[in-house]
Amino acid sequence: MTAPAVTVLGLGAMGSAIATRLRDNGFTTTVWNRTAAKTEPHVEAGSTAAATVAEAVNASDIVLVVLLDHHSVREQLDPVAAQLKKTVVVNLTTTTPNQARETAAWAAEHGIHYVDGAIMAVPSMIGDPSARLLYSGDENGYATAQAVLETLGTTEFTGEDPGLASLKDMALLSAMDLMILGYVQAIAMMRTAGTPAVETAAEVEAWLAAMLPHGKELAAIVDGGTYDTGGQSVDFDRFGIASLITASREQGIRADFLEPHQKLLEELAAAGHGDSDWIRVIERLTIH
Ligand code: FVH
Repeated sequence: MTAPAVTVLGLGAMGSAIATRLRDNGFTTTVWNRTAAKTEPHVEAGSTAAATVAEAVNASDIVLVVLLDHHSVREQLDPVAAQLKKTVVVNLTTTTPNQARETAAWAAEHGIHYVDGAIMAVPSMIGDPSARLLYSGDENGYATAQAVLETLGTTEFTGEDPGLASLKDMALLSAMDLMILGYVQAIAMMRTAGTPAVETAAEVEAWLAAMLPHGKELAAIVDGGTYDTGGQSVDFDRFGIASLITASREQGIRADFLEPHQKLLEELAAAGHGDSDWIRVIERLTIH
């Protein structure tokens, strides 16, 4: 059985890595890029360049979209909705959960099998199992494209809600961002004592590695929902975070990354929950 033909829209750093990986794995690839010159190396390597998006999507039953953002995706796909009927469109562009749901609704109106994707990898990782790619939306569409998608890395179909892959991607990226800010805060504080950043980073890495398993214990408390385990309380944490903020400021370092945590704890104490488990702060994150 011949490998399915695949179209790749967008040959930026990621789209180019994806097109290359698919071609190297024997897929017949048609490529399109807004700046046509970027198709040249791919044509030299065996892909077919399409002059227009319409020509590109007519060439394959599976279309991978690797553009910049939601706006660019809709700018290019809306005009070719009719040509995409019955096609599996896998949108690997970073979009928010609601943008994914909006595009999925548009796709459904036009008989397009829409799969939203989130790439948890950098271009150089594409093709390696360490590249994690999350998908959600049309499960039949995912099954049709699965052989293609599994070429790119480790795949995970997260569910029929088209926004789920993006939501999980952004939740994990949020955790990473806040963790990295911890490095920044620690490095800034220790630099006031002349400690090189790389030295502090090594300390933080060891410390966080020891602390990471604690996250599962906190999650169990959240799932229990009563916040009355008698563990570290809101009041205990209030005084702890106040000390961190004071120590930073005494060293001439701002505490902007720590102050939001303090604010949520103070709100809980003001609401009479000072003796609750401190992880009750999660309830304050819900926008009412
Ligand atoms: N690169 C990475 O490490 C991250 C990893 C996680 C996932 N992201 C997302 O992947 C999408 C593509 O990212 P990229 O790195 O390939 O981005 P660029 O190299 O900047 O290429 C952008 C391509 O999008 C084309 N483009 C931009 N605007 C439009 C438009 N209005 N109409 C058509 N195409 C457009 C651009 O074309 P050109 O500038 O070459 O003409 C590039 O092909 C992205 O969502 C990341 O968040 C990558």
